[in-house]
Amino acid sequence: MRIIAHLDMDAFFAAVEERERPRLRGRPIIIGADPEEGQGRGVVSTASYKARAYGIHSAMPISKAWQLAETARRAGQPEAVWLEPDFKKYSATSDRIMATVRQHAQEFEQASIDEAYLDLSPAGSFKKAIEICRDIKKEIKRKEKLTCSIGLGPNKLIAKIASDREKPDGLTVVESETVESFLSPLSIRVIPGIGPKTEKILNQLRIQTVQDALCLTEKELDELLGKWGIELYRKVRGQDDSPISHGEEAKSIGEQETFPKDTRDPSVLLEHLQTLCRNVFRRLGQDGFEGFRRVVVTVRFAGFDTKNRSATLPVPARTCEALEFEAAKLILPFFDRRENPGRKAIRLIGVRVELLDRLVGEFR
Ligand code: TTP
Ligand code: MG
Repeated sequence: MRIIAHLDMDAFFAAVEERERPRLRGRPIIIGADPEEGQGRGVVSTASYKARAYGIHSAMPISKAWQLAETARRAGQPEAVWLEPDFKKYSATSDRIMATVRQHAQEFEQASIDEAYLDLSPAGSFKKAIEICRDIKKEIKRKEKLTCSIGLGPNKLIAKIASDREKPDGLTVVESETVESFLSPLSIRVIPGIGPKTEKILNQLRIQTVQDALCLTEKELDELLGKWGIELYRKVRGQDDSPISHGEEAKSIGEQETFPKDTRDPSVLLEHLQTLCRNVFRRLGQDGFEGFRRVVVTVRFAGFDTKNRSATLPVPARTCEALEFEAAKLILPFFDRRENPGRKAIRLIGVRVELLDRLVGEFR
């Protein structure tokens, strides 16, 4: 029997700021781009739970968040606090948390800056695994004064969905026998990989919940969504046998920038791209990595549609010049009709590196 835990920090960036500035405690906090009194053009990185009560969430345009906070303020609710992200601080906190968490299991995978999977199968029973999870939560609270939510399940998929169910400070346990009753009533959106596009396709077939999706056969899902449909057939049944991956490779480091004015000027875009690459490369080193094997460039057009292009290299690259070169190659087709047939202006660009290589002997 497998017992897998998924841990996810609560409102991570906002919680770190709140911890370090006691006068912010309990205030609605929004981490993201400068709202510029409602004229800001960037997005929200995260919002504290108090700010979420105003309807504000990650990836929302900062101008929209500003409107929501203003409406709340006029209705007599507490005024929001706006902070720009301090990635260095979050990444140092994350490193310490991950070092604590990884001590509780032999098999450990860091999945993002604030998430990790642990294989607790050696504990032998869910009862024992629950005790380990309680210990982990206590230790993080004591050492870092932060809360997290943990999901426990028979595989990574269920653990991941479970960790999100009782946030903040939750511990949600789904044993094999209860997988079906746990999943059935949930919206299909909880299945990792189902984004707005797949949701729309399924909604058109009157499929809203996981239960509704069970009526689709493997063949129907294949015809509807291709290879991903076959994966989905298994996922809505709670089936997943993906292993905990050992390396540090699940982590990625990226930055993006929204321009003050939309632009299609290649020299402006290339200059900003170069700055982004330099920042990403600096953070790569700060986080104890020396190389990367995948580069992803994101472009958001004036109309808000967003495209990614990526290149996976045969061997890891280790220089900032290599990152700048790969990123430039990836962005060029957006300057002409190859990737931009409508010749639209560009609102935002981003650069991300993945498949990272640890600096040997540099575990901090
Ligand atoms: P999440 O774990 O998705 O969000 P969260 O920790 O803020 O809140 P929750 O309690 O729901 O887990 O992401 C972790 C951090 O990553 C988040 O604090 C900020 C950053 N982030 C972004 O910068 N942009 C995004 O769109 C998302 C989703 C996260
Ligand atoms: Mg989180």
